[in-house]
Amino acid sequence: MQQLPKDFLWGGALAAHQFEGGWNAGGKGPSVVDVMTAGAHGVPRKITAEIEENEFYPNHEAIDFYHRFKEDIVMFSEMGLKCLRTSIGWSRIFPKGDEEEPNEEGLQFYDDVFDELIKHGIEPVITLSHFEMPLHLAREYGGFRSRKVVDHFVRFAEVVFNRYKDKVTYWMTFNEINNKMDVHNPLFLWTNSGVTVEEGENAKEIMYQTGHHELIASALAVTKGREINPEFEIGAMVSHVPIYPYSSNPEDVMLAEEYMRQRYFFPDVQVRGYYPRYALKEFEREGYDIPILDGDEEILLNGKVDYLGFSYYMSTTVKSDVQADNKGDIVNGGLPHGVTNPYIQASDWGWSIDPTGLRYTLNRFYDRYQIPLFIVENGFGAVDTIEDDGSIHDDARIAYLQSHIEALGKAVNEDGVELIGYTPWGIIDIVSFTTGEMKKRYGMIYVDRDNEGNGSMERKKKDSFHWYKDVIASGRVLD
Ligand code: BGP
Repeated sequence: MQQLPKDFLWGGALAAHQFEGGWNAGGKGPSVVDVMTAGAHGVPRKITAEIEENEFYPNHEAIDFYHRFKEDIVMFSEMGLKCLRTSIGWSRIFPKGDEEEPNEEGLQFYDDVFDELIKHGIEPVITLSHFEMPLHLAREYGGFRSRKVVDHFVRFAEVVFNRYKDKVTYWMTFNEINNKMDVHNPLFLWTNSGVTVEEGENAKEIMYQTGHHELIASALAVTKGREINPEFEIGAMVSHVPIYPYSSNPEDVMLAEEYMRQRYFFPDVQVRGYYPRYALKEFEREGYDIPILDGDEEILLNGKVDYLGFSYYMSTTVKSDVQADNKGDIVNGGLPHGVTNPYIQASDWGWSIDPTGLRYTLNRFYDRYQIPLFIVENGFGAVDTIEDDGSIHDDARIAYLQSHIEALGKAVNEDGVELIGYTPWGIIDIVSFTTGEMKKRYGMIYVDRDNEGNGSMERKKKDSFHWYKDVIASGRVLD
């Protein structure tokens, strides 16, 4: 039986906007996610200009952690979580984003949450921006189109680094900074950067221009954090969906490698501290105008991260003689050459189930960067059924998580990968990001709330709650 190190950070992952609710409580301002309506499987979410009376916004109340955090943290403690990954709602601290002084009520809320977590032996692992830019920065400044928003982000980072420097060690700058590479899904550029592409603009160029400002913001925040507390461990956080060649046809193999550059670009810059040559070649070839200022190269080099956090859900496959219109289709990573992999199954939402892909990813990242890794999202979105006796037998979720834990165990124990921890996504049922649904449940704790916002909000333990509690207690990764 294989074990993981005793100090392995077994945890769970969440994001402020997907579970806190209290969208305008305690002085919080609207964020870019607060104007996103609910969608459904195959039905995109709408981004409204402002908050409209007759629309339903699932993130406004979410699962009301804002008012229930003490009870929820007791349940997290019962599971034996060693850490909890979540984000600080940027617009709870700076309601508009460009104020001089932070909102004390917002700061106090996170003091209370972190104190409660630490009281129960759970270490907070904090994402600075998890798609939660203040709406005012998006509307008035154009989000990360503006270099000024870099300063506003660094100010936000400085305030929370100082406020929580004795409560939080592990930080991440931007959640899934790279998912906007799928430029055909407006959701990603909007939530990552507060940006919408205008008529006649080149979406890829806009993505790289705003991405440069985020990379500078990330590097400046890392440097600032190190000044405030040299003990901080500050990571990058990327979405990783490995891309396989459909066959041993060298055209398929090279195509997969070219697509993988989309996955590697952002972490290459955040981990190595400079732009990779393949990107500079692309900028030159496409004539992209990237707003690199004098001194930016030094900023990037000085602001390299301590570890690489990433989300892993699925893998994708490409075939060189296929031109599919997968634009905006998250399942194929929006890849024009994306095809179904005949060797693996998929979830009800079409996300492939590939635990070996997680071991493959851990090895590729570790070989490329030689720094500690942290799996900060991994999970199985599914419909759950409540039996007559109130039990919830989420066997498919347990099978998914067990197989992925076995894969990470092999990466650590057989391949020698340095892995800080594992925080399965949605440790409690929360609002889905891509669809805004509650129906797409990830949690080991069920929440009585449906897609339309009906329900008691009552929490129920699923079978996976007890299963995961046993995994953490035993540290057992392979049966
Ligand atoms: C990632 C986000 C998370 C989470 C996850 C699951 O992209 O970092 O916020 O939402 O996707 O996706 P979904 O909620 O759409 O099922």
